[in-house]
Amino acid sequence: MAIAAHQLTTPLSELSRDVGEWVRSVRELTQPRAVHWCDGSEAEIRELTAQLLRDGELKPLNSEFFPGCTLARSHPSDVARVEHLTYICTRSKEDAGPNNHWMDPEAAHTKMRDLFRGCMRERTLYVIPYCMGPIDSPLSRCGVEITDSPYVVLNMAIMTRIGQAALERIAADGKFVRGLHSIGELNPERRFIMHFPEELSIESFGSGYGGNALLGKKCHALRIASWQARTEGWLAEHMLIVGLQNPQGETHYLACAFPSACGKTNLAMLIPPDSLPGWKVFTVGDDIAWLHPGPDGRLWAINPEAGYFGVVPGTNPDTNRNAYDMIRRDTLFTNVALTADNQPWWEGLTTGKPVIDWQGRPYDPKNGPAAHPNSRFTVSAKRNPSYSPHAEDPQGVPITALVFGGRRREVAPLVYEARDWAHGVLVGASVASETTAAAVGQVGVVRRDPMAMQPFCGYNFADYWRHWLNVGSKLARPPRIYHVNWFRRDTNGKFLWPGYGENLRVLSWMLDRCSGKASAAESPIGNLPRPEDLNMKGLNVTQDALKALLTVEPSQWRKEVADMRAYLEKYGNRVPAQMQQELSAVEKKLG
Ligand code: GTP
Ligand code: SPV
Ligand code: MN
Repeated sequence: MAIAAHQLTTPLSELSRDVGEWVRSVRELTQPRAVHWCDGSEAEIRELTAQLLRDGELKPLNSEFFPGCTLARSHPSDVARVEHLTYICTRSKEDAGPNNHWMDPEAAHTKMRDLFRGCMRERTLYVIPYCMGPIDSPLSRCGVEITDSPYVVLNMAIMTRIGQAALERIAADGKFVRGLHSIGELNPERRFIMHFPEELSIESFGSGYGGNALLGKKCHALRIASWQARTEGWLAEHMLIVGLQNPQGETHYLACAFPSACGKTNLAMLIPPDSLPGWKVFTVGDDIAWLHPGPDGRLWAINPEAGYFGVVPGTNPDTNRNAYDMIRRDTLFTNVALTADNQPWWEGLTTGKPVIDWQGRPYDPKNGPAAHPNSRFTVSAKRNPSYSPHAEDPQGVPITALVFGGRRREVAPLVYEARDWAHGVLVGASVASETTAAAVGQVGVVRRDPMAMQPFCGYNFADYWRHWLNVGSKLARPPRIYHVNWFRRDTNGKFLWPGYGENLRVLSWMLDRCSGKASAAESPIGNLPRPEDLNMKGLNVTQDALKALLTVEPSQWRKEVADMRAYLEKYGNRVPAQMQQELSAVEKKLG
């Protein structure tokens, strides 16, 4: 058990000289009223929560139905990630690539120093030492976030392993990611999320929301980590990790990359339908996977996070009973609505009705949805009823299959299988998906989102695809690669596939393919199940719908391939020749 800070002979501030010095220099720059080193103890979190409740920054929720739960409301202009204000600052612009906004590191530091100067006057500076991944795993990496937002501290305490143990590991490693964050004035005009992968540092100003502010998550565990992973021979991916135990008792792990708000959390804690008896599902992670080639030639995965920052709308007992139960206690809600008796409420709930909207106004449908579409829950992974007993294994779990997916009303079939790793890299790179409320901007427009990493890859995509090809060539037992689309619609706009728990039917076909038990039909884009290859027992999907779900329309796909070719052109001759060849092969098969 961790020792509380007051019991230590060495104060936290003296455990690592490097951290101590950095904190001193930030203190000088930002001029806080006080400095608080987070020890991560329960008492600390309790006191901080009580303080925010007193100040009105947090609202208590109905303690009979939602014990230990609170509500935070963000500034109405600060409700999602800001991709247009997110930068990768490498010395060479080409290293950041056409997939990133770029700024010269010197210019970025100067700009940020001006914003940070004196920004914490009248505020407390919190030092959050954190570890991404199990504290005893050689695959884990540490960082320190300095922030002036107590809300960020509460979130980081749930999402990562914070406190003394992390700081001790930093002192031993001699290396950590420096993340400096201030909410500033929450002014969108003075908001920037800067990454310096060459310096292992992050500077974030002007937002208190999610991926903009919880720097361990997208900034560290994806943007900085993807850069580190490339130099060290592994992969940092926007993937859930789930274990599926079949009725024979064997467990296989899948890692699946879908863009933001496209179903990772839900798939990671899927509930098998009654008509598929004997299956069990175990969640390892719901958003980020760090994948390492193992000594046995397989790919092994850890989840760097310790909690979930999940999309609230759509969660209900029918879509996902696990998620619904999980967030009924000790959960921090952000930007949900309230019922008359102070319970949280959101769109997709089938009970209760909203009285106060996410901005604290009396609910009026004229103002839009009651809960913000990107309202979120923050909850410890340990509250998940399907939390895997192997989630904390230091070596991770072995991956049988990788799955890419997008949200597409048309074109992409329910599922297809890549012919081999290199084709799979093309399949991943070809992910396109309708934009969602997870990022500021227009919702519902299809955009290219390779490997679901468009907002998160900390370097040039062309180099990233090459790295993917390299990793595969080192694996003696590479996972098979799949693509799914749970979101195909009929001509009336209705989803053709019921999704959620029923997705297990698609996953079980994949596992049967991996063990050589299931058949498939070849198509120009890869191998698809025939209708009879999917276990449809007890499922009410018409043969016509199933046929539509498994259709690859050549004319649509010729357009898709042409679009992909045009997209790759942006990356010039940095694109691996092998990927161009894979694309040409698909093109040729389409005729
Ligand atoms: P991030 O946390 O933003 O990375 O999102 P995520 O990929 O974890 O997405 P999540 O599972 O939270 O789902 C986002 C939205 O899609 C929610 O409103 C879900 O209810 C909905 N959703 C999830 N899975 C399915 C599915 O299989 N079918 C349909 N139709 N909707 C789904
Ligand atoms: C995402 O947008 O993919 C998220 C939420 O997981 S955030 O932490 O805000 O990035
Ligand atoms: Mn995500």
